[in-house]
Amino acid sequence: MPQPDPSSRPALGVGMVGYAFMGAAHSQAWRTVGRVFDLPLRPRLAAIAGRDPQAVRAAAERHGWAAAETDWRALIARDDVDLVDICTPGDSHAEIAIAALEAGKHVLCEKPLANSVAEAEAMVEAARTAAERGRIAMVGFNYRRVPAASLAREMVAAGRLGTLRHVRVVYLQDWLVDPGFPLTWRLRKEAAGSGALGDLGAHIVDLAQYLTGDDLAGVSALTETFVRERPLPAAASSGLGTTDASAGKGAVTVDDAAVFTGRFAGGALATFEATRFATGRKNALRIELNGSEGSLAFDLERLNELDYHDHREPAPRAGFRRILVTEPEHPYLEAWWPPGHGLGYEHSFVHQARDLVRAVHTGEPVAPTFADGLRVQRVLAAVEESAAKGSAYTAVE
Ligand code: SOE
Repeated sequence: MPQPDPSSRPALGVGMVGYAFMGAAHSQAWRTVGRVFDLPLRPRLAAIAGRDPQAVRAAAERHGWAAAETDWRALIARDDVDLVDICTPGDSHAEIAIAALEAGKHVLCEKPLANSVAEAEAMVEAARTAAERGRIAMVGFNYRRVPAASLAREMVAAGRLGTLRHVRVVYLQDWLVDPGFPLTWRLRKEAAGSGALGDLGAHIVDLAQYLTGDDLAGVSALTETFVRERPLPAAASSGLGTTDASAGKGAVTVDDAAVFTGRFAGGALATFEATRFATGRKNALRIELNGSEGSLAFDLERLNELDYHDHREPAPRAGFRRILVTEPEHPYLEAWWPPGHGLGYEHSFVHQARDLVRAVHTGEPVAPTFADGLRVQRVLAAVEESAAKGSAYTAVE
């Protein structure tokens, strides 16, 4: 196990905008990454920004940030901020990311990249210009860096599945089942862009494209909003758990669930389901790939495991077997615990930070790039268009 000595490395000043659920996850990653991995730069939690002065100061204290700002523009202007980490709702991603890149900062932006294809295109353009000056722009599809998912990618790329025929993906949560759950920003189109589609569907579209190494060519979709009105929240909320419902109700303007089929450019057929109404399922991202030579299956609720079936084995001995992804040879695991001592959700953010810091040092782009985020955005747009046209097959433009 390497023994990093972070103090001997030049600092990389990080500034973060937003400090709710994702902000907490990213803060934890920035605090941890240089202590676990041997990095060329030492992330320094320079400052965070949020609108409420008291709340942002409390968040800085709780999550270990040196300073707090009440305006993201002031955060970007700081000399001690080299990298801007955007953890806000989607409606502000484009504006903040473009301003940060223009100011010469590196950027990490939470998913989905934006709320529309047009915004995502503008972000890709800003990233392209900034790359000429050695600036890095990455989008936070963190599940790529769960070690079992990274291993699955390696196995597909090494040809262990042969020709891919089927991609079967679901992302199931149940936090909206209660009709009394308040109308937080995640349920308003102007803030979130879309509902389960952009929040969960974006993850599974990215993961499916990453694992297969292929792009979706077209989709056929259904979306539904099961609960069309909800109690208005009394105050600003993080979007996941505020239950302080005041008098009055407002309209839910996003989907509660999206179900779609898709065709990959390489010929594989895919099914996707993204919902916040799957009672009993909390964070069940499951993906199965079937190829001519074998299959892989992954479930985020059992994230240290990867199931593999080798179809070249003689039938009497063949069958799915479980790979416990905790060996030091497995992706990212050389720096963690001895075999069998598993990792969790938060480690995917640490791994994301590791690869981003290394990219900042070398100046080489790191995936998922903004262009990858745009590809996902185009699929989301095709899903919405198809659903609006009663499920008509819609090409991903
Ligand atoms: C809420 O549905 C959410 O926090 C998503 O926004 C995250 O991206 C996902 O990782 C977990 O669920």
